Amino acid sequence: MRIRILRNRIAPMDSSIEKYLKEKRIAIESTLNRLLHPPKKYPLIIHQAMRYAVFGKGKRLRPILVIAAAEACGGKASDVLPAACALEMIHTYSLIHDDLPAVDDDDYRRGKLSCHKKFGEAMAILAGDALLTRAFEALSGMRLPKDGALQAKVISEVARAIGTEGMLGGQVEDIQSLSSPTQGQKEKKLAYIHSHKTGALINVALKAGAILAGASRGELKALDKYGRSFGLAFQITDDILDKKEKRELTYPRIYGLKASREKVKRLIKSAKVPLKIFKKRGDTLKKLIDYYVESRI
Ligand code: GRG
Repeated sequence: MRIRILRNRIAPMDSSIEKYLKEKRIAIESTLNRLLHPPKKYPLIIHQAMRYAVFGKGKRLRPILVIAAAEACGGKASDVLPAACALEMIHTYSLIHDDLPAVDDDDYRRGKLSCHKKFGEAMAILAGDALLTRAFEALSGMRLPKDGALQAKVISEVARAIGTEGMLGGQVEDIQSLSSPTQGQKEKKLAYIHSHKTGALINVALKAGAILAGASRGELKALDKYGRSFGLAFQITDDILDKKEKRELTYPRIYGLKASREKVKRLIKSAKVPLKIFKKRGDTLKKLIDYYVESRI
């Protein structure tokens, strides 16, 4: 902790990114507020549980990536806000279910009691399910200035990224991680878990923003490369900082702390290379990896 405070003093964060994030977070919170049912809507308890989980101290990384990718491709934040918020709802659903006693069994999330601790297990399961459903309602209800084919493409990409070939598949392998005895098997499984459990949602956030902004093939490819490095760097950083890590398969456990930090540094560098295609418009994406990863490590 002391080291991180000191580092922050030596290299203060670029204030333009702080301003950008503040502005976007306000827009995200107010769109989430509009897209989620009012807390007094019948049946009250489920709508309150959904709002409780969403409106915690979240970093809002995924919706910010939707917006930044759209802007890098020449789009506008206001056009992609519903998609951005849909991804935050999906992310929140995954956190609620991840915290359940049958999965990670965590009592706290986003600076307060986890959803099942506050509302009970059954209601937390339902709140997760309801957020997932509401996310697809938001994605299909988007009013877009461009054509509906882009919207359909985003919906199918998001569905694929969070299903058994994506985030959910990663979670399955994480739960089964004890059954990989050799170092080689462990490394392979860890790479799968990271790229699916965390990486798939980060990648599809960038992709969704880009598609809605009418991105070219080259731009999509560049964002995919950036997203892969970002997702892995973000997850390794999380593992390094998580002092109460219960999982068997983490980067620091398999490769050690020093090698993990070096890997993060390399990933930050390589994430920025494909952004050249965006010229000046790629600057925010560069600053985002510095903010969400470099400044935390
Ligand atoms: C568990 C039954 C069941 C199904 C759902 C839960 C799930 C599938 C997948 C798990 C995905 C998961 C929890 C990934 C962890 C990724 C991660 C690094 C989460 C923390 O993200 P932050 O730091 O959190 O962005 P905030 O709160 O800031 O949004």
